Order: sequence, then structure tokens, then C-alpha cells
Amino acid sequence: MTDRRSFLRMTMVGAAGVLVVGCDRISRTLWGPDVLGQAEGLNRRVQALLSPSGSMAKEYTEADISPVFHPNGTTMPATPAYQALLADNFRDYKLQVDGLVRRPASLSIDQLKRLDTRTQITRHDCVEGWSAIGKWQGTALSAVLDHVGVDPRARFVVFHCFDEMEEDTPYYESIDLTEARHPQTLLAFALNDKPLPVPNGAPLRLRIGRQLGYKQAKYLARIELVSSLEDIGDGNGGYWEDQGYEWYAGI
Ligand SMILES: Nc1nc2c(c(=O)[nH]1)N[C@H]1C(S)=C(S)[C@@H](COP(=O)(O)O)O[C@H]1N2
Ligand SMILES: [Mo]
Repeated sequence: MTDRRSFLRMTMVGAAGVLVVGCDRISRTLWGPDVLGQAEGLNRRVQALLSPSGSMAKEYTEADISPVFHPNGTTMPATPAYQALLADNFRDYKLQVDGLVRRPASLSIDQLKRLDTRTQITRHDCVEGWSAIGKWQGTALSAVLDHVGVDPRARFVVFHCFDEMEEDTPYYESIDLTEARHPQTLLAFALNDKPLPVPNGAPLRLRIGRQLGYKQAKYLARIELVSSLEDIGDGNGGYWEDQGYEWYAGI
């Protein structure tokens, strides 16, 4: 299985060429959306073989924790909404949960802490070629979904963030309901036993165990349950996906 796995992975990386480009706009000019678009179909099929829905990301020990968890992408959202919350140390912060749910909710960090919380030490891999191991504490996304009640028409969870990558273009991400209900999928409020630092996404970010860095949306403002990704952003399921990155960013 290991051999087959690494063979598939090499094939995938070679064909897609995706893992050699960074989290920046160069990807579009280098490869063009068509190359990445074609590679994505292949990648999704290969990923379906590599990551059955129940498989777990490796968890590490306290001794493995990286001394510094390098921040990347936005490190300080400039939007007035975020700045106002930060000024009061996020006391008035509430995560909005809406869309195809039975009971839309606005949840404070304290309310999230009263749902099912988990702690896990996992590795973060960025396509720019760096990794870091961190200890994350957060609420299981599945518990939040149970709290609001998911409408049967819902297929994806969309994460809307406070930071804008360009004017009026907020960072966003999405995952399917299988990934959302995976036991290692957390809404994290703490990193290495401290409240999540601003550069790493305070007050709340997504942590999914089995996908690359850009899926790990920081600065969460709102979670929306949808039946299709078509009407969100440019329709590819995430800010970087709209620049040509693949939606299923399996590690
Ligand atoms: N809201 C938001 N989330 C984001 C980003 C961003 O720019 N904005 N960058 C992504 C990328 S490319 C990476 S590698 C990780 C970096 O997380 P870190 O800053 O905690 O290292 O966040 C991801 N989530
Ligand atoms: Mo990244």
C-alpha cells in the first residue's frame, strides 16, 4: 500500500504540478487555469483512493511541537469589522452559522467551548514548502453542525473570513460534509495552550487534518451551509481555488 501510495502521489504531483507552486498569484501565470483545471479532475480521483472518508491525519506528541508556528497569508485583517472586534479583545465576537440549517445561530467563543471540544497535535503543510506542528484546541465542527441542524439539501460548508485579499474579495474556503464531520475537523480557538494569536487567525480558525494550508481558513466570521459552490466567489470553492488551486487539497 505504501508503494502504491507514493507512486500515485508522484504521478499526481507530476501531472498536476500543483504542489510546486506557492500560495501566490504566480500560479495563474505559470500554469494557467486550464492546466490546473485538468489536473484537478485527476487529482480528485486519485485522492478518493488515497483518503477514504474515515482515515485519520497523523497526530504528534508535545515534544514534536514547532517552537514557532510561522504565520502566512493575512496576518492582520485590516477590515473595520475585524479591527473593532480586536479593539475589545474579541469580547463581542460571534460566529454566524446560517444557510441550509434548521436553526441559524450566532455563537460566542464561550458557547463554542461548551460544545464538544478536542485537542490535537497535527502538522500543517503549506504549498510554499514549509510545515509546522502545532497543538490545536477547538470545537468539533460536527458538534456545531448538530447544534444548528443541517438541512438535507446541504452538501458543503463555506467559511467566510474577515480579511480581504483584494478590495471586496474576502478570503473564503469550503469543504464537503464528509470532511466537515471528520473527527479531526475543528474550529480552533487555541494554539499551543494559548488563545489563538492574531497572526494565526484569532479568534477562530478552521483546522482540518488531511488537507493543505490554504484550506485552513483563519479569521472566521461566518459559516454557511450550501447545496452548491456556484454562487460563492468565482464558484471554485475558495479564494485560492478561484486563482487555480485545487479544491481537494489532500496531503
Ligand atoms: N483568512 C485567511 N485564511 C488563511 C489564509 C489567509 O490569507 N487568510 N492563508 C492560508 C494559507 S496559504 C496558509 S499556509 C495558512 C497559514 O496559517 P498560519 O498563518 O497559522 O501559519 O492559512 C491559510 N488560511
Ligand atoms: Mo499556504
